[in-house]
Amino acid sequence: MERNKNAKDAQLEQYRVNNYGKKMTTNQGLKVSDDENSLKAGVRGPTLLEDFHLREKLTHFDHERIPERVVHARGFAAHGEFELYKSMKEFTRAKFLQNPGSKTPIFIRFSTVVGSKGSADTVRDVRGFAIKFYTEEGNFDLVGNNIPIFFIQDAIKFPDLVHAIKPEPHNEIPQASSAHDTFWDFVANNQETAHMIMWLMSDRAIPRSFRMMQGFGVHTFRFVNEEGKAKFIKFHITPVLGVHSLVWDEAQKIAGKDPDFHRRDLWENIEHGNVVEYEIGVQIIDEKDEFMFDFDILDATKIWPEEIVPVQMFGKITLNQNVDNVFAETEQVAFHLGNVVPGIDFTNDPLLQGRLFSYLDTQLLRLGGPNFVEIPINRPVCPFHNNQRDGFSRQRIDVGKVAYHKNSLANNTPSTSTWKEGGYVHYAEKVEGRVIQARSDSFKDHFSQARLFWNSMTPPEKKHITDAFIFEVGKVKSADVRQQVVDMFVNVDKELATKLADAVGVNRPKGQQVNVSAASPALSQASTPRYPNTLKVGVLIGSGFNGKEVKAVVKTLMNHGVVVDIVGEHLGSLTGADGVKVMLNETFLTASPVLFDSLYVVGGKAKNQAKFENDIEQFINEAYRHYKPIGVATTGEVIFNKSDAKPGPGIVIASKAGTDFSNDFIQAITQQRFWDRNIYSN
Ligand code: HDE
Repeated sequence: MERNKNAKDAQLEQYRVNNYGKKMTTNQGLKVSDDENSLKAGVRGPTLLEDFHLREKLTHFDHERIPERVVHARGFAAHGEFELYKSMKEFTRAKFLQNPGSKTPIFIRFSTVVGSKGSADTVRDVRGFAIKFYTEEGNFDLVGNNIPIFFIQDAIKFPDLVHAIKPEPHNEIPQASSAHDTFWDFVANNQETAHMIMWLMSDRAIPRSFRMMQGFGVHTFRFVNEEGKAKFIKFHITPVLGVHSLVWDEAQKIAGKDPDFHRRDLWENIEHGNVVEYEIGVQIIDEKDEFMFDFDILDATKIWPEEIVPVQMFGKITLNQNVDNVFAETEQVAFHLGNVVPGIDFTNDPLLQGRLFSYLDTQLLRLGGPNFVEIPINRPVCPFHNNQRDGFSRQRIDVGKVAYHKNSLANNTPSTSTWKEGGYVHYAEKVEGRVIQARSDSFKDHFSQARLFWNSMTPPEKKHITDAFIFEVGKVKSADVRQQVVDMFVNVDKELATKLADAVGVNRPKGQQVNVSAASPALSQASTPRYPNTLKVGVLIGSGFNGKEVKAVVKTLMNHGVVVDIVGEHLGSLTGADGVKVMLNETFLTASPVLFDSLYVVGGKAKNQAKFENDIEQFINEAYRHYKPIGVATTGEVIFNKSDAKPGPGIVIASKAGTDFSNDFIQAITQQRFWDRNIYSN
């Protein structure tokens, strides 16, 4: 894999160490003569305190862990680049947004929120989407999520939210799941969560891949241009491959079959040089229009519907390099909303304001003091100078005796910079008011946009949301809480709440949904772009297959960028009827239908024919129930006919007259799911 040739990579290169072929030493550089046996008084005698190598090795090991993040503990990251294609000069003075074609090194960490570091990737959860831009003016951190809004409106409620959604403290159950009493109790008693819950119950919360989900800055920020004029903005990141999701039953099974599903997907695609690309843009609102909307633009539980405020894309984000060391980079990266550059500023969103405190505070604990910015992954690529000194693990050696401002002994340096010289000057927003602890009345409508979201969903998406509610609330043991949830969500949709009430055994709701008929089609995943490339097809095959047919199909799949896994009874090679050989890289035991986007059923002969056919049948049944495309080769039809699958949407059969099999199969793979398949028909 060719490395990025950018300033960040050059900086990291100074810290990379390759131990291959080297002599083993202690951390003091002393050559080690024995790394198998500790120093003892006699071969069967007690170990001696004098063994400094033993003590150094064990001590270092004992201290290998740092506290995992309170939220977003499980994450995975990669390096890449941001390339500007449209100048944003009109709106912002940020240097990295001025000249089309300019490139900025970036590092993105994706994460789940609730689960601990070792939890599964495919749980129902919000995904973190945190980007560090290493710009020439310092680091800009965009610490976003894959859902454009949040649970709460004011940062003071964040500890309550997290206490409620994390495993319950008395038994630490359930791991990485919102499907339990304390979370839904919190929801029903904090109704500002309504809109976010609709998103959390939707397919957005079970993404197919980090490469296929959106990112959002969530809060309203400001762009400030060279003239000092500001505009309100919201950041949007859109994956080039479209926004795609798993189905819930599949997501749960993947959590067991491959808990590393998302990280593996990102890792492998970057290793294979595949496209990991997003576009980034902003929605912009003029300061004079601040009060023009039926929501408060400072309220992080609200979107700005794209049909009213379009997204203006300005650049491309590409991930193209895996980390060398997960701990050094992914675990130690420290994001902070306060890392901004001139031209990007804050607003009074009370959620954002609290985050400005929390991230720095978190890093101090996790990374053991104030010098975490010297950890290679956190260093800006531009020089940094100030009078901050000392502290745990200080790396740099600041020379000279002057460490204060103002001074004469160092000619009053390091010196501050004016606005014109590129100094960060906070936006001079006019603020007035009485000191008060209260929520603005303009933050009090919790249901209109929750309903807007519901109205924007297609029937299959609505069904998934309904099923997710039934699952999650069905796990709540307190009937009282279940009733409260039903009574809350009737405000969003009466039919949804009624179905939920019936399914979870509580009274049907008496209230009515809010009177909102508007929809925002941009919120539905139905119209997202679809491509076959990087989707995975499992080829289920035994010996005696039709070599010519299979070779041609596999070639077409690969020409379209489809990733092909050959699955059979054993690893190694297999020979077709016409002498064509294929290499099997998975078996029915190591692979699983839930790990493929589609199946190509070839069939054939095996040592244990009955088991072979049964394995394939099980694969077909599962893929069929998950609405996936299935291609059936001429030799695969006998097994297909024994399975539960029925010819119909997304089933492509080679022997069928008039079929251009390869092409039809590619089209089916591209479509990905066939929601109109009636999986319960006989
Ligand atoms: Fe975070 N959040 N958060 N958050 N958040 C953290 O910082 C916090 C919020 C987000 O990959 C912590 O370094 C508060 C919204 C991401 O390293 C912590 C509030 C959004 C990540 C913290 C929020 C996020 C974090 C834990 C309410 C989407 C992972 C570890 C005011 C816009 C970054 C850490 C990574 C991590 C606090 C709400 C996104 C505890 C107080 C809204 C992607 O500081």
